[in-house]
Amino acid sequence: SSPDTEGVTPELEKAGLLNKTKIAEGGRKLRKNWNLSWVVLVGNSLVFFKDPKSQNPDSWKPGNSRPESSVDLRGAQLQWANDLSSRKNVFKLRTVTGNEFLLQSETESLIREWYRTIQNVIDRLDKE
Ligand code: I3S
Repeated sequence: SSPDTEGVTPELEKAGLLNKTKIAEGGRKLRKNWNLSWVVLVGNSLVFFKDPKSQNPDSWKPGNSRPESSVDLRGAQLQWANDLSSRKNVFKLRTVTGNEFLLQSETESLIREWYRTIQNVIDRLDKE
């Protein structure tokens, strides 16, 4: 049986490296600053790490490494955003609090898979 006897550890949906920039905070536009980020989709959250040591499937577990930031996906919106960057394969994630991020990969199949998986989580939360 699983050590998570209380059933409180959320499910790891996906993890990987993506280029990331925050473009708005609380609706206020920010200057872009693209960085490679280790992105972990777990439970209702998208968690960002900048430490390369975090690049393992257990990095999101409490105490294993410190995230740079975390995004609550409840009520969030995704849209393809090739108009917002000269980079290809870019989508925008907007949180209910008006924080906006661009996420990008050179690999189209990879960014499509991220889009699909995050959208599935958003849809699941919408139905709750
Ligand atoms: O949408 P923008 O403002 O053209 O984004 C570019 C700039 O933020 C640029 O930095 P400066 O603030 O020093 O101009 C970045 O280096 C670029 O990467 C941004 O554009 P892309 O197309 O890469 O998202």
